[in-house]
Amino acid sequence: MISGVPELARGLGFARSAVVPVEPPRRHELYAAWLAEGRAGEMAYLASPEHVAGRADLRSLLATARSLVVVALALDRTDPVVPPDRLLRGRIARYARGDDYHLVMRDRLVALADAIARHAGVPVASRPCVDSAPVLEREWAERGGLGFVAKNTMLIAPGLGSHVMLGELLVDAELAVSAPAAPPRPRCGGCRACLDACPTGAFADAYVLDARRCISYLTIEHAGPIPRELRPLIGTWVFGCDVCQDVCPFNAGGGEPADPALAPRSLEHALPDLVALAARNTNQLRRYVKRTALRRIPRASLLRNVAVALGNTGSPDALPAVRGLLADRDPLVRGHAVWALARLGGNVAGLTDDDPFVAEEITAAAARTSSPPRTPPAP
Ligand code: B12
Ligand code: SF4
Ligand code: SF4
Repeated sequence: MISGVPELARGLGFARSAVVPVEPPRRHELYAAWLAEGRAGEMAYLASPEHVAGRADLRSLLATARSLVVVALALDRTDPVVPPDRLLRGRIARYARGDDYHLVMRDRLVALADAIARHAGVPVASRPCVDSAPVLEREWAERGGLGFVAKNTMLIAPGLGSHVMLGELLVDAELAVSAPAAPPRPRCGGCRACLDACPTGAFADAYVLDARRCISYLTIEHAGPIPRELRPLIGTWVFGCDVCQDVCPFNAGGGEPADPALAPRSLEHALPDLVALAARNTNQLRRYVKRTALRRIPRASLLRNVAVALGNTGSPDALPAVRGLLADRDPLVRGHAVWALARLGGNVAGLTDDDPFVAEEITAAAARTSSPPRTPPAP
């Protein structure tokens, strides 16, 4: 029996950790029901046989697994100070403002596996998991006592709030269990601030998110055109969304220190100048997203999001940047720029495009601008 693993994890910078016995998950049927209701949208990988089976049995990921280590890395809960300029700023979700957490987490979990082997004095087989691995991460973190699953579906670690990223290490050695006998109970009580604040009404119910309406899904996972009726509700989010966390009382105040590797790289990686972002050429964009979570979406999706955010600023200062995006090489970007132009009151009459999607956006925008707008632009 190997003890002292939480101490090794703390030494490597994990804000929370616990050792959990390898056992069947308790909420697999909720996951299956969520998929069956179509709430995963286009994230087809989540419903693949390997993913569904993998989530039901940790040993399908490492046949010899005897222990599971669950860990959390803390994100910065504060917002950077914005200089008193008049720039039109978009918003990037906190988790994506620093180095890509997938890389940081994986490196740290590999270091933890090495530390366990050194500490035990024997080789150990292990498998690090983060995000895309078929693991019900929130359930296992809760089982480990790291926190409770809240109405906004986030794992909230008291003292750190929900701004934590989760990871797991499966190990083929017998580690001393540190998880509590029963997982922590939900502590939301009568609060429903997150459910009411969600800009797109993405919660089907408490604890149930319909990804198809979530801004995080629409700006990151969804590849094609964003449904027109949802675009005004996205506001100025360019990548992800933090609204249902920002309103949560468990995230109030500074909290415990954040992991330096996940700290925002710069103001432009937290609250980017939308006009400058729209003007970056391919190489400049590549440099901007390098080693951040933003690198996980194609250039066209990022500029699509920038176009929508510019349209939602409601500012005439956004018009030149939107007109620049009308000339983009990718129809996805041009189509959303047409929408943004019309939303800002720009003239769409006379626009033409050979691409069927862009042509349809022009027709829809022309019809919209000839009738009064139903949703006022965001302030
Ligand atoms: C697919 C996915 C998404 C989808 C769907 C999210 C969702 N809520 O289902 C989209 C793209 C929308 C998304 C968005 C975000 N995501 Co995401 N996502 C995932 C992923 C890959 C799978 C999640 C999943 O299986 N969903 C299906 C549902 C059914 O499962 P679940 O979310 O675990 O839900 C649990 C509860 O709902 C619970 N439950 C159901 N009913 C009930 C009833 C009661 C009473 C209770 C207590 C619980 C309960 O059962 C489920 C299993 O435990 C995980 C990584 C992973 N492998 O787990 C990351 C993950 C959940 N995402 C994460 C993050 C950070 C985000 C964002 C904050 C990013 C952002 N800022 O834009 C948002 C948050 C939106 C939100 N409120 O959830 C983190 C969450 C960390 C945390 N503290 O919880 C994870 C764990 C990644 C990581 N490695 O850290 N994500
Ligand atoms: S991340 Fe944003 S859009 Fe998604 S559920 Fe939370 S508040 Fe709603
Ligand atoms: S805002 Fe309220 S209901 Fe939502 S997760 Fe936080 S405490 Fe729970």
